[in-house]
Amino acid sequence: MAKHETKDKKVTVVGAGLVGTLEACFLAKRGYQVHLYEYRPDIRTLEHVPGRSINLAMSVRGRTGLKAVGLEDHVIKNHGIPMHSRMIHNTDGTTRAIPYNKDGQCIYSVGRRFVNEVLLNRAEEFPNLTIHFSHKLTSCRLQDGQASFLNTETGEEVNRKADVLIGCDGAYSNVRRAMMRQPFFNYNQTYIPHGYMELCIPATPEGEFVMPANYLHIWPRGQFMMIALPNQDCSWTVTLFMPFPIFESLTTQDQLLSFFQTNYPDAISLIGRDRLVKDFFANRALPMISVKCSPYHVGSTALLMGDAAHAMVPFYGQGMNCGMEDCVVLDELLEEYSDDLATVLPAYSAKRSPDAQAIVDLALYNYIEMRDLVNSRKFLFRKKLDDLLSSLMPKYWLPLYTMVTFTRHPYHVCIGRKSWQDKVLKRVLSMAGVLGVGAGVVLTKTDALHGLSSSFITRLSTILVKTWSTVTTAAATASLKN
Ligand code: FAD
Ligand code: EGU
Repeated sequence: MAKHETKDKKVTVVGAGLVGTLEACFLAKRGYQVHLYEYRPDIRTLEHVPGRSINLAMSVRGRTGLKAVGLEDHVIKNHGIPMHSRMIHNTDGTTRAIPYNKDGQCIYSVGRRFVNEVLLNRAEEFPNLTIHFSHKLTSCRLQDGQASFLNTETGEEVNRKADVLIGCDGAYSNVRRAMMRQPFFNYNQTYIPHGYMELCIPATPEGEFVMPANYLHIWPRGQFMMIALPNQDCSWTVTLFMPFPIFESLTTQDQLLSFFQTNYPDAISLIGRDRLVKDFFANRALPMISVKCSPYHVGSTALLMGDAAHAMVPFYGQGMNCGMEDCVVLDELLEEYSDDLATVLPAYSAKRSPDAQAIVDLALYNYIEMRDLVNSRKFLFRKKLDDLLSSLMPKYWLPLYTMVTFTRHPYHVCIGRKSWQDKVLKRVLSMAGVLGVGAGVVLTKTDALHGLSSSFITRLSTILVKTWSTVTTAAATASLKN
């Protein structure tokens, strides 16, 4: 295919968040004339940035995106805090570490604002990329790449026409709203009953971490859950997840403290009693939305990426990672089809939507699963079972979070393997059950009749174990074939 000239092709990117800014860099690198529009003022000039979570877990998919624009080392090596294990906090104050990976792979806690600023600095280095802050998209015509913005500082209306308009304007996307008027555009959104609130565990007066730093700390409590990620300044950002009615039921200082005393006793002194009360009542719980839609494109002139295309609940730590991987996938297709947008945009929708839908589903599924994990024993059991099967059949069984977090296997492949694994697990468990009952019957009967020696019982159990593993392998092979 003939190479399409990019240097006189114009692109408008809406939203200079984590995904829009990265995508603008990718396109500028390919030679497009890029205009990036952002509703907020330049966050680099602000003291405090309002809005969502302060830090995020970054893994291989996000890193691949940063690497392509030369930022991986800066973000990960200089500013990322490695988390090689989870640390589970029980109600009785005991803790337990559960590593992510035997090969020492880890995830990184990065500051949202820091990553966004690093990306904006990189974006400004391209002569063919212009950033317009304080510009709010007010309307657009997707068929011809036309967009109107309100300059919130001057009150002026600004119009821009481009060859392609890319909506990276987040979970409540305006570009997506315009797409909803297109025939054959499918859309689905779900609010979960839980909200989240961010609290802070400060550093010690000496400026040190009050908990072991290289962990993702988790307080699993069924309906309630808390998670803490480390910050560069040795503080922790704690995120409390619980149903909105419970947030609303905590209206006084006493109610709040007794709730924490029951569920998170160790967190009271970590956060500090006064700070907990002050921050909890100064903040409000925020909602979490899950969005699926398709296709992501209109002709050769409009495209959705990042949360605008696939907002997900945060229970897999993949929203940003997936959005940054979007940029990598689009770049690969631009390369493959020589920047022919009329081919690339439909190809991108076809390739990316099954994967984005898979991770949106996995995140929701994990939200349900996390709700029944009450303590480290349960959490550990799930992980141990996964790890055991993975060591029994390393070729076929990779724990799901390992596939999602530490590989770039397409998400739909991860979910496919997960349902295969669930099927195998079901069969194996029911066969183990049948065998177990059989063994029990044999043992009690013969024992009652003859009073067997313990060496016989040992031999019998060896045989049972061998049978069990043969059946396991047979079940696995059989399922693999269908
Ligand atoms: P956004 O970051 O929302 O950026 C959109 C941008 O568009 C914003 O700057 C906004 O101002 C701008 N904009 C919106 N409307 C307009 C308009 N009309 N005109 C102009 N500009 C506009 N992901 C992870 O990978 N790891 C995690 O650990 C993780 N933890 C999370 C924890 C919580 C509590 C939440 C809520 C999310 C978490 N995520 C995590 C998900 C992650 O935050 C998002 O997936 C990511 O921010 C998406 O980036 P984006 O650029 O698509 O959207
Ligand atoms: C939630 C909120 C532990 C940051 C999912 C694990 C998350 C993050 C897990 C938030 C959990 C949950 C995984 C990672 C990560 C775990 C993961 C969740 C980062 C299955 C800033 N989740 N998160 N799973 O395995 O794969 O440790 O707000 F509690 S990182 Cl909910 Cl790997």
